[in-house]
Amino acid sequence: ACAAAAPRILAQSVPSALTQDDLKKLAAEKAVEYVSSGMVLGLGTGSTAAFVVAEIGALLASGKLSDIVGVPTSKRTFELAQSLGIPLSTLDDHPHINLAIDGADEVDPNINLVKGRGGALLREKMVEAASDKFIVVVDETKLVTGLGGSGLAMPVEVVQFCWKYNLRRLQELFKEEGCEAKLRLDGDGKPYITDNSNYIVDLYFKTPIKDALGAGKEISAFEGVVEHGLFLDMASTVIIARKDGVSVKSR
Ligand code: ABF
Repeated sequence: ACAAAAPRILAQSVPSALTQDDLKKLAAEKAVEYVSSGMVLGLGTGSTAAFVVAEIGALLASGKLSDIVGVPTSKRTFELAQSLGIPLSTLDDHPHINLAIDGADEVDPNINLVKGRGGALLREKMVEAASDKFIVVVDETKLVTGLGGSGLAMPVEVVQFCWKYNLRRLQELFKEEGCEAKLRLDGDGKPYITDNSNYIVDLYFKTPIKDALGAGKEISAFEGVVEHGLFLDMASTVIIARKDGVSVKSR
């Protein structure tokens, strides 16, 4: 189900000596070209998505865009968008979103994703699943050949109740992959609490997940798991900023 047709790739060159933030901004600016007046937009979370939100705010302020409604994917994004004067709503009032733009932690060759290292995976998945089109914006450091293979976290949002029980079940589920499960902590060493008052168990795989679709289903089947960070078959387009150019890949 995760397979996709050969992606179309369009490239555009960029100046050299760019920082990672410059690259994120370039990807964001390219993504905002897909936004038009009158759209209901899913507003992503994270440093790359923040450049998207800032650009939308600037276009609204200059009058180049109008009649936009934003549906934020986190409290952070709500606050940023509100500070920029972007009219905001929720899925309750705008259940149909025209376009969502968000960052990602890992992007595989079929535009399947790991998301949620920023902690906003549940709202991101709800908003992006309700969108006609979902564009991912990344710099080249996010590209992987297989999901979970970066050695970094694949997040799972769990209820606080008996979180150790679910952490152990998750670790056991991926025992053969040598997976290590850890409760995410905040800067003070206390459990990180999501916008939805849940905890996050981060899964660290030693090798890429062999069957991401199957893994996602097995994770979701645990009672007390709220959502996981595998975003499969959701994004149609990825905008990648590299030092040698911005490329747009679609399926
Ligand atoms: C969101 O922000 C997430 O799903 C992902 O965890 C993170 C990426 O952040 P950044 O753009 O700062 O790398 O998109």
